[in-house]
Amino acid sequence: MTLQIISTHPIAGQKPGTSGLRKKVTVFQQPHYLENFVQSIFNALDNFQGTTLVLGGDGRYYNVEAIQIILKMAAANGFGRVLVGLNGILSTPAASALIRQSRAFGGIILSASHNPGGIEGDFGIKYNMGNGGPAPEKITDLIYQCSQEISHYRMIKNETFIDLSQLGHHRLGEMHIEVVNSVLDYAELMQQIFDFPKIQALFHSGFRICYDAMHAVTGPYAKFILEKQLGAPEGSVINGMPLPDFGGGHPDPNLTYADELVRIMYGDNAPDFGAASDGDGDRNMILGANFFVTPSDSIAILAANAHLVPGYQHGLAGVARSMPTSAAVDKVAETLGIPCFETPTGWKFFGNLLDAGKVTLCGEESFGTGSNHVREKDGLWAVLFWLNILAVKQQSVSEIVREHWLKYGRNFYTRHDYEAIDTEAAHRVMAHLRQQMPLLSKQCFAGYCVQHCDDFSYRDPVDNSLSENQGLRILFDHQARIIFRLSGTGTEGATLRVYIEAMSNDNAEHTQDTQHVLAPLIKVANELAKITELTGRTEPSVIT
Ligand code: G16
Repeated sequence: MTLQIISTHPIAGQKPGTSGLRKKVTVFQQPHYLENFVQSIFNALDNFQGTTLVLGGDGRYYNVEAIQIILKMAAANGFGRVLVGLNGILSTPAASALIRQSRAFGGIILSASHNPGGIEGDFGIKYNMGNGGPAPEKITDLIYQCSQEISHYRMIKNETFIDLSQLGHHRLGEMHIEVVNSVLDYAELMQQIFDFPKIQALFHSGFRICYDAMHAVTGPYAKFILEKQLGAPEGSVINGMPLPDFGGGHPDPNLTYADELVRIMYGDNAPDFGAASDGDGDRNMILGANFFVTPSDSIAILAANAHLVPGYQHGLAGVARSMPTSAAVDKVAETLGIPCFETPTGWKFFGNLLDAGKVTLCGEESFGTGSNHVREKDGLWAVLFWLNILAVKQQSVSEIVREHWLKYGRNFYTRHDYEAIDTEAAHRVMAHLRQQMPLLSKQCFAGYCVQHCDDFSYRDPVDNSLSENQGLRILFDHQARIIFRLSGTGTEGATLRVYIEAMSNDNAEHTQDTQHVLAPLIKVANELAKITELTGRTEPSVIT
């Protein structure tokens, strides 16, 4: 087969965000766009000749076309072997597991995660390291730099498509390709962590689950594990067929976009447990009958009950949460006498802590929870963790959460997203806040007095790297906080995220509505940031 060296020019804007490069499908379909970025990934890496690359994606529109291109480029760049998911599909956590199990050099994951798919939707690509985790900033910065200096890319000339619809082996030039089914390997990993017989007994006793795969990547994994292995009745997994456009839905497991599940869980005769996962299977939402568990509470509850799960029965080394995530897990860590790390938003920041054995569980307010079993957050893992706890405790989801609040207090928490606002307006909001911050110290608003304000920066305790400008924090007394940051995963305009938290140790208050309890702080946030005045928006587009 012939090696082609194709001339190209740098394309502006190929800068990875919170989790890889995410753009509209039509942007990726432009001549050289995908190729430039893939070659930039390879140019940023050293010494991978003859090694293994893992390749797969969440099955969204353009997934298979992109895989065929990347295979030809991997062969031309000297990889020895590529493990590709069957039909080009690998959930993000399964890809992470596969990289680790196969001792691959790294992996390329094609996903725009929770963003909508289809021809008009989003596409994304990110590089994961040999530890199975997203590339750290020093590598993503280098990839960006390479993309701005690129002059050519390498590709094998091959007109025939590699058949990804069957398990099997192929050759492309000198490179070996293996089409693998990751569902079985992933299920085996889950079996090593969780008490499957106990969860089977739970389902056998009539416990009912509704798992919404949102027509995204976890459908086959969830059907196999929940229905086939654990004995949940057939039909417990809804929207289980992965579709390139996610059935026209928005595969983001939150109260707004997982509306079918929410209707079921808040309807008559609701199942005992509800859960949903996102486009690439790394996020999770947990619900009980008529009850929503915030992701910040979820990680705290998993940490507090980890000793009930075989994989974590010997204790946790430590926990980590992203800065905007509520401090609920901090209190659990304090009680357990283990460290709790506060990192910037982005799973990549947990990698070093996990690799160094400093933490066992990690969690984020953005519906992400995971552990040291892989180096990505893992939606189905979180669901199994909850099922294992429910099977041992024999209590309902709401009973477990309320008992937790009674012991640790409740961190009332909400996130208000203003999606697709004008980028300049979003930057004006942040600039205005930055200007205000030195004046806020010791001022009181709605009964809360400002203790400290800053633009969050993080010094990685393992490699000492510094990440600055990670979100504006206004910290009040009584453990209340307001945080502002711009999303790094959107593809349209800018998304302003406002995170609001207040702590309550008053048990009588715990059952109150979150938006009601936080209303005074929400008003303060809107006024301080001048959101309506500067963006024209009178209300958020998503509230979680
Ligand atoms: C990614 C990152 C997460 C982050 C989330 C939201 O998740 O991996 O760590 O919390 O984006 O980021 P932002 O607030 O910048 O939009 P995913 O599920 O999209 O890969």
